[in-house]
Amino acid sequence: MAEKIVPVDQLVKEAKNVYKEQFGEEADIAVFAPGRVNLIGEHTDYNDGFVMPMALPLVTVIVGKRNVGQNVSLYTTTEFLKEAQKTTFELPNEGALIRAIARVGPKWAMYIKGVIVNYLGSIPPGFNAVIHTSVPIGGGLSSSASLEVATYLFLDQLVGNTNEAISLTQKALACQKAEHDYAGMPCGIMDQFISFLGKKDNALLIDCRHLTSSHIPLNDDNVVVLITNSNVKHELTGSEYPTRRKQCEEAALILKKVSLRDANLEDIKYLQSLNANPEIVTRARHVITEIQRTTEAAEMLKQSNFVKFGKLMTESHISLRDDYQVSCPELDSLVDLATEVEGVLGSRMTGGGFGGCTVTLVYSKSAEKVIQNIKNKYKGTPTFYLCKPSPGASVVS
Ligand code: GAF
Repeated sequence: MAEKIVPVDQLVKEAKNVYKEQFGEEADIAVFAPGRVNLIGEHTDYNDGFVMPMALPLVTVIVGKRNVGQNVSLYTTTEFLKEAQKTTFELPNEGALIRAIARVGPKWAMYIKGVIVNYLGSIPPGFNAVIHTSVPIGGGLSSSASLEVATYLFLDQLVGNTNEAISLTQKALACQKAEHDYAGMPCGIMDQFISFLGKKDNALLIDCRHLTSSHIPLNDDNVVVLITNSNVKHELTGSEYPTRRKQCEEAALILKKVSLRDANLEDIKYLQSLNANPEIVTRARHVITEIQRTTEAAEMLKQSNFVKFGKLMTESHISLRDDYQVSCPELDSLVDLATEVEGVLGSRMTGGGFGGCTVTLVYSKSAEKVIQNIKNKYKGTPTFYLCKPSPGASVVS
């Protein structure tokens, strides 16, 4: 059986109760921002390429209220090993800008500090808040982006910012910068973008060069998106991501291109003829072929050609496994165990890799069979989520 997904209203109610216990008053602001699953287009966002994620019904909720001082007091309902669940820090009073907040205290609060520093509206006052989430932490479903985006929306409510001159894209960029500066993760734009712009019953094709996007309906009752969490996370994640980014930049530099978005398979032959480092060649090959697969997958989705769409997903996994080398034995095993079941259209690792989740497109009537097959044969304790494309970040009234 798949996990039961807690509805947003219920999460908000729970968060408000915790707020009352922790701060002895009622919260008057409530917002949520979703995690995401990427259907196809992996490690292409920082190469100016295309990605196609969908927002999840798994969300981060923030409830809270302005306080009278300059302090921010935060409480998270998630228990982290060796990390305090409560933290307080002062907002520096530097006139028109908050330039920095000390990077001390629990790691989870860094995302919030980063967003406060990069917030594009007027300077926020002190506030108290509770963070409550149903996005598995560190599971590759963008728990961090959902926290950043929820924080941004919370600040908008706090300062009463209804200024539509600041676009969702600009807000997503501010949240991405927060992650770069305060979590030290040089991520692309996909996760923050989809968390703001997700739409019920739609996937989102994002052009990461032009920061434009289009919604593509994904609401056929005959197919479902099954997410399987391997519940493993290998240590490599932190160091390998920046290395991949650098290798892509190096390939583009040799090819005299702005980015790998501008390269094609002829360029791979050229790199080979130069005797370029074979790792650089295979990294570039993944990015070039993945961008092609993603634009093709978008066309297939528009035509409801789920068979071809699924094939492209599985090809994407093979390329991530062999050329980009960001998979791991657990993810490969989950993909193999899914694709051996009749009725599965395609399956792949999703997100940064080295652990986390796979995403499988499967005929609805076969979904339970896939879950059973994995449960019986996977050497580990997976968790399953059956998800429909869900709305982007919103205020809860
Ligand atoms: C992580 C990053 F945050 C994204 O920007 C993206 O690069 C992804 O890995 C890989 O596609 O989620």
